[in-house]
Amino acid sequence: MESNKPTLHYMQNSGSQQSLWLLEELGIEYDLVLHERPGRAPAALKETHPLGKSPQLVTASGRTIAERSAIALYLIETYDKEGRFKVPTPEQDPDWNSKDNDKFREEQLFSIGNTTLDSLINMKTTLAVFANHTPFFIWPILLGVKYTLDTMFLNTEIDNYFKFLDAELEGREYFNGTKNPTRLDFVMQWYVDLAAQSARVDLSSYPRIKAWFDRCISRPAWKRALEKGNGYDLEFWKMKMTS
Ligand SMILES: N[C@@H](CCC(=O)N[C@@H](CS)C(=O)NCC(=O)O)C(=O)O
Repeated sequence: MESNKPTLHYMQNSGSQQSLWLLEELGIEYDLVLHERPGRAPAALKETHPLGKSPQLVTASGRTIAERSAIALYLIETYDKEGRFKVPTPEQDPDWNSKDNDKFREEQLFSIGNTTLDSLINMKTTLAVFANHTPFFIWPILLGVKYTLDTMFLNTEIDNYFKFLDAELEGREYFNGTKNPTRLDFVMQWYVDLAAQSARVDLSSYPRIKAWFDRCISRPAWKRALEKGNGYDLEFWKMKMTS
């Protein structure tokens, strides 16, 4: 049945939080369906989208969009009539557009989040989850593999990218140098939070990222989203991987 509101399928302890945060920033009416997360995503999420992941947004016309980045694009293009969460066009703000802020820089940063950080952090987290869910006699072997991969590759790569992102925030409150967060921040905030909570990256080593992160989570819309969701704890190794 068609509704005149979008519906967010929000799964506990997941990147649905960033989509809910954006809905709250936009201040629009929406419906929220909360799913618990025992381990993997519940089967109900396969009924609304073949990938069966969260978040998912069912638009007012009944189309289901998956992937946080695409959901943010849809929501901002559809509902941000005043352009509060958009980057300014050269006509709107020639100054912004002359200060190394452009779509190529933005695309580079999106790509760092959605491809590079996503795989590096997920690799680190998956190893930790496996190490905690294997029989005790295999455990030391997996821990050894995890230690070697962490120290020889993952930690240095994550540090490399985090230092780059930290430098990109020089003189900018948000990644695109705007006064409000843009889609890039709604996307990147997930990777930074995942790195901090799940991969135990110490944000205090990256002061500009830490300040940006604190700026994001001190926004009233972020706090409201936390209250409306059904939990946001990214320490995945505590979860039971049942299916
Ligand atoms: N790249 C996707 C990731 C979707 C995804 O993997 N979501 C996770 C939660 S953050 C999920 O549904 N995991 C449960 C599972 O894979 O069973 C996005 O940006 O939305």
